[in-house]
This record gives sequence, C-alpha cells and structure tokens, in this order.
Amino acid sequence: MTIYFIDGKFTDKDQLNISVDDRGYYFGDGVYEVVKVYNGELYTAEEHFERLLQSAAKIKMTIPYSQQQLIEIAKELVERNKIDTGHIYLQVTRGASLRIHQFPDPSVLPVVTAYAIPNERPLKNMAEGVSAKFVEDVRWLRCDIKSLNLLANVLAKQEAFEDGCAEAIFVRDGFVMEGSSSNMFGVKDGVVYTHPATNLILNGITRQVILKLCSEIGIQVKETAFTPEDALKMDEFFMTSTTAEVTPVILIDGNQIGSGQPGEITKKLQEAFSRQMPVFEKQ
Ligand code: DCS
Repeated sequence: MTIYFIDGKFTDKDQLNISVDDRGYYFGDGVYEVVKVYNGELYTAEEHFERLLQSAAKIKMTIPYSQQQLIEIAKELVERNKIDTGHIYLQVTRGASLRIHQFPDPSVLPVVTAYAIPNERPLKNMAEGVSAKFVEDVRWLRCDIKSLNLLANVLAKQEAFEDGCAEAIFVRDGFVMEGSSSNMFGVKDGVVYTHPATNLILNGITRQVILKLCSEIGIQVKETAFTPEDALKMDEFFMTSTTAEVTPVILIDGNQIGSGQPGEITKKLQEAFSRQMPVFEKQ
C-alpha cells in the first residue's frame, strides 16, 4: 500500500480524490519540491521547504502549513512508506475552482499533495558520467520559481533523451543557463564556473551545498555566465540536483569534455557531498 498525503490526510494512493477542477490541471498553477531521503532521513528539508514557501509567495499563494509542519508531513510519509533511500515529492496548487484565469475566491484553499518513493542513488552515472545536449531555452523569465509549469523542461528533456543524452542544457541569448532539471557547472584551470542565481535559473539546493563545499575545500568559484563554446573548452563539467547529486557530464553535443572522464575536482566534490549526507554521518 502506498500512502500519499492530500488535504491534511494520509490516504492510500488508490483512495485519493483530486478534483478535475484543480488549478494544477488547468494552469499548472502551483509550486513543488523534491526532497531526498537518505537512510530514512530527510536531507536539507529546511532549505527545500523554505524555497517552497518562497516560490508560493512569488506566485502570491499562501501555503496553509508552516515550514515545520511541511517537514513533519514529509517525515511521516517516509515512516509510513518505510523509505530508506528515496525522495519526497510535494506540490501545492491554488486549489479547485471553475476554470477562470484570475485567482479563485479566498475561500478556495490551496491543495497540498505529497508522496514518498524509493529511489536509489545514481551511482553508475556518478561514476561514469553522462552525455548532455544544448537546447534553446524557451522558458519564461521567472525560472527562480519552482513552478509546476514544466512544459519547456519536459520538451527539452525528451529531446535530449531521443538523442541518447541524460540531460538537456538550456542556452538563452548565447549563454548556458542550467539543465532541464539540474544546475550546470564547468571547471577550467581549477576554477568552478556556474550561472549566477538570477531569475533565469532555479537556485538549486544542491547547487548551494556545492558552492559551500567549494568554499570549505578552498576551490575557487565564479558565478559567471559562460557560453556553449566556453563549455566545450572546460576541463571538467558536471550537473547537480537533488536526485542526480553531483553527476559528471563527459560529452556535450557529441564533444568530449576534457579527458572524457569524470574530472578530479568533480570527484572531490562528489566525495565531499557524500561525506555530509545523513547516511555517512551515522556511520
Ligand atoms: N534547475 C531546475 C530547472 C530543476 O528542476 C532542478 C531540480 C534544479 C535546477 C536543481 O535543484 P535542486 O538541487 O534543488 O534539486 N529539479 C527537481 C526535479 O524536478 N526532479 O528532481 C529535482
């Protein structure tokens, strides 16, 4: 039995009752988060739910739970579904009401839905690296909001998959932005480059952890946009996300990056990342 959370209750997935008038269906009018679970423990849950509350505020929606209550919901899902390694998906829509674009009456409450699912760490990809493909970024100008509107991301990821790639790298106005569901980093002469956290990318929680680890280890970081041509000349390339952790990108548009193997700095960061996860802290 898979237990989901919806509208304040923990319910068997088969018993869920979601309105067809939910604004998530009509407009993608909502926000979401993905939180990793290691060893039965939530990882960086405070940061994720803080970002969820910020995303909601940016679309003028008030979530009827506090950050702490959201953490408690996530914890209970982990326990009820007996998740060891996996993730929580939690989304909030502006609620169910007849289809009109403007916000519904304030009496219509946001709908919070969440589940916990087992999901192994991508150890093979992390060890071997993956290939990626440049795709034109046709998204809107508020990519800092983790919104349910993911059509451009879905189309980009599909295009990458059809080309045998694991990820699409968005390029806007001649600059590398981020992946379709990850942040992108290049390494040149020992310096880590990544797009600054503006409205044009999602400021990944994993990205923020990696920047902190770089500063702790003494790796120089430049939050500067770079071009696809610069990307191909990098010594190393990697992507980060809640589920991908730190995954080396060894091939872009068929071009080998650096030696074509996961780079030394990438490996150092993978190691540092693994060391601060709950699974290692416990040992
Ligand atoms: N950029 C985009 C567009 C994303 O969708 C994500 C995460 C990231 C960056 C990385 O952010 P985190 O480090 O906070 O995960 N996307 C989530 C998703 O949709 N599936 O897994 C993670």
